Amino acid sequence: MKPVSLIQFLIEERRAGHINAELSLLIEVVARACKRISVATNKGALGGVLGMAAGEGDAASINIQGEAQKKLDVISNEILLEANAWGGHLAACASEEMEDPQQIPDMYPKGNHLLLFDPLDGSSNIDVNISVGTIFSVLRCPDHVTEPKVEHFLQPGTEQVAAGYVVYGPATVLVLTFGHGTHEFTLDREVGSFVLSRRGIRIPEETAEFAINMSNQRHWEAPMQRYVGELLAGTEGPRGKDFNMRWVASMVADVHRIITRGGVFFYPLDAKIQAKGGKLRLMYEANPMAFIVEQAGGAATTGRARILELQPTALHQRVPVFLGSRKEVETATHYHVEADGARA
Ligand code: AFP
Repeated sequence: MKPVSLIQFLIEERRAGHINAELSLLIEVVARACKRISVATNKGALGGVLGMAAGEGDAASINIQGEAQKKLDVISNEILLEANAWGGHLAACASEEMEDPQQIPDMYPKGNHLLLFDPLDGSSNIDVNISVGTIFSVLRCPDHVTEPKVEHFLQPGTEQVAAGYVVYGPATVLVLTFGHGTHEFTLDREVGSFVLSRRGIRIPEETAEFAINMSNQRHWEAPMQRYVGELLAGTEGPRGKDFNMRWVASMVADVHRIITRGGVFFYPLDAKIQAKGGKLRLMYEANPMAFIVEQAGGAATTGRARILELQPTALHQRVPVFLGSRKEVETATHYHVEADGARA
């Protein structure tokens, strides 16, 4: 069979009435920007881009989440902003790296979409040469809004018209959904284009593999302790089978493994992060990943509610995340809902 390029796929999606010309252009632009980020990450130490953005611990190198920013975070953010400024497909964009939404410069035409992204997720893995990624979410700009503000971005995940991620690993891979299935494209480095490598991905309903940062165990809530305790008990426990564990600490890489061979991913609430509401960000991490996973037949909850139905309250809001193989997400969520019910 002849390989299908991303461009060809986008044309087919337009013909099928799944997307319009503006959204097709937006995805092309984001994919092109991610190719540049891929080149920058692939250069490693030779690119002179490793290490902190400014002096380590310097106020200038701390992003708005209070985390240290690596040079490649800054570079990736700039690549995405610059690529998306002039095409006329966006009303505004928002990024993990910027407190407020970025407006489209007056000299360029504006479009009808809002783009949110985490330009380089898992960035603490860069210096040790482990996979990192870009995550993005696309919303419609409300009608008649010419200067979108934070409130215009605060739409539930069910309103997303597209979501995707790019994992910069041994291969650079783009995973994309428009709400009509989840599809994977692999970057052909020689040709310089993304080529369809899996259409209509399905995550197996059941799994024997889970991903969680076990070092937080003592801080978890009781239902999480119960659920993971049962997995760890293996064949001797109530689940009657052994479970394997993986944790890359790059959400994109962990989700990509689940999209590929099944599994379940948890970043639950714990006593250390309770006040923040969770670790991962709703608008540009949890929502796009939940859309991708649901479109592949999986499930995504906060442990208590479906992620895509949450009404966001802040651009950089954090939430607990349970996602992947449907049966495991349902079991872990059931334990939390049941415990809440018993407490009420
Ligand atoms: P960084 O981008 O700061 O490296 O954070 C990555 C991340 O948001 C997500 O990609 C990982 O799943 C998670 O954090 C890892 O968190 P822990 O370091 O607490 O395990």
